[in-house]
Amino acid sequence: MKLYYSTSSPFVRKVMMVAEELGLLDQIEKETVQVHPVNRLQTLIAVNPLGQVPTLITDDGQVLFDSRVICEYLNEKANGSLFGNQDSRWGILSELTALDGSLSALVAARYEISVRPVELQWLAWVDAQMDKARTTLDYFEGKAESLEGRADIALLGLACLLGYLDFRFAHFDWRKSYPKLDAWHAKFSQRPSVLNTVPV
Ligand SMILES: N[C@@H](CCC(=O)N[C@@H](CS)C(=O)NCC(=O)O)C(=O)O
Repeated sequence: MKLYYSTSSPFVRKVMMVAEELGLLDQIEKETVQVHPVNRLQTLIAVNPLGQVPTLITDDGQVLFDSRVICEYLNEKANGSLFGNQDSRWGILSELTALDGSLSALVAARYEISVRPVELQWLAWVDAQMDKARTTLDYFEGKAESLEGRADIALLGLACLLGYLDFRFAHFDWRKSYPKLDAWHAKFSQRPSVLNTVPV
């Protein structure tokens, strides 16, 4: 399988975590690309009209996007249980939607700050994007006890969200406001799939 890859993308990180959790890493060939929201990458658009990473080409030539679809494909391929069972699946998927939505908001905020010309930047809009991450973390802090003992796709997504905050928004200092998530993260981030994918 070929994965269009970028080291700084939290969505790519989630796919790499899933591949490692499922023992599929050695089946994935990484094609590193530089995506840009304005100078869009034509070679990637040729296979994925959104021109985004992650994009996966399967061994039988299917093109899969976005990260959630890729993760679910890998999970099925490896007969994994990262998406839960009949009872837990819908809750896990809803949690994942909140986490992916927060990550999209943070990536958009990052583009606003780092790509948009300074005179056009809208800081109230950036704050509103950051607030999506904040209200999502409030939600998970409120159910932190129920995270113990789980290792499904939502929790890999949560590790990606917290890792992306550390990577791009260190000043947000999430540990100060979310002590329960801090304690959870300290343990969960010992997993090789988390340790081996820390963005640099
Ligand atoms: N919903 C997508 C989001 C992917 C995404 O936003 N990727 C960013 C990098 S982190 C990207 O490719 N940006 C370039 C662009 O949007 O044009 C997913 O879950 O895979």
